[in-house]
Amino acid sequence: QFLAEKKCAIVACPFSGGQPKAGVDEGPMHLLEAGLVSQLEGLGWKVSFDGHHQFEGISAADDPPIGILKNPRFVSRVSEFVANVVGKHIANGELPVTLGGDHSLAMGTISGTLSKYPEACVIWIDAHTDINTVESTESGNIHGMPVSFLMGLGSKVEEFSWVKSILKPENLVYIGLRDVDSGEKKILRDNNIKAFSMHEVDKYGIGKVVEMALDHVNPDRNKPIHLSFDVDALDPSVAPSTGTPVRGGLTFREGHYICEAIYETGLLVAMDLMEVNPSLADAVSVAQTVAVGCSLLRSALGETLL
Ligand code: 5AB
Ligand code: MN
Ligand code: MN
Ligand code: MN
Repeated sequence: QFLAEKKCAIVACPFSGGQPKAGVDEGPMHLLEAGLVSQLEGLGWKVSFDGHHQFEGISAADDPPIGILKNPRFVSRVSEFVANVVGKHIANGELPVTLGGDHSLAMGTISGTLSKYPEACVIWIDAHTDINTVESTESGNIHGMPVSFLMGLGSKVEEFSWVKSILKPENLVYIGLRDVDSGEKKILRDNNIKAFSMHEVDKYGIGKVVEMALDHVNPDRNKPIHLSFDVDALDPSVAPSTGTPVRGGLTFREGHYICEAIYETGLLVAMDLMEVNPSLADAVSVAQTVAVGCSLLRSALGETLL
């Protein structure tokens, strides 16, 4: 509906500055080496490869914390760059597929999507809500904060003034939650944000949950969808190589079902696959996580079981 042709652009973002663990910057390389480009071509997509972007670091001395926010200038600059790249691909008639890297990058990807489609809705698949504000964050890790910046919650940080903060609470929905900070729970309540935790997945089943999620953010099935998928939404037995694993997550099929159902809407305009960290497990677990990442992307881009 929004894409004239099956054209996508892989935006590889080797970036780890939104959290403290090294290695998440190697996620994109592993996904690509696993054959992602040819897999998507196999589904009939014309794939352009935009990257690997090399983000020039900022030395710690030049990037001291702002409050307790860590690497704020680096995160801000990289996200702003990514926002422009994603925005350009969308303007170009391509579906940007951003490979992280940590989830702070979504501040960029979603800003890019909203620059072209301010009415777009965001479907955020994660164990976490990533909606801490400057006031509520206890870790200071910005990968736990992108949503608050996109919505303009909490006090403003000058360094991030480029973020337009135009995401409306009614245009966001979460699926897969199971590790939400108490400050974040209050933010969800105060802003009336729709969220389906693993409790709802257990109660209703994933089919019903995705339907309810779409009914909430996209009742007439006519708005563009940005899908932001944190691989830690999946159970650690399915996707072990990630920085903040939480047990009790989505099964392999539940994760894929979400992607398949969103593809079926025909409304997907951008996707992120974030937080694959190939340095956090043994080789078999890494290969398993990378393979799952690729297959989630294939499902979101139209791979069917039959
Ligand atoms: B992820 C935590 N809420 O703010 C925080 O992996 C975790 O992108 C954030 O979802 C996890 O540091 C961020 C405790
Ligand atoms: Mn997460
Ligand atoms: Mn996340
Ligand atoms: Mn994580």
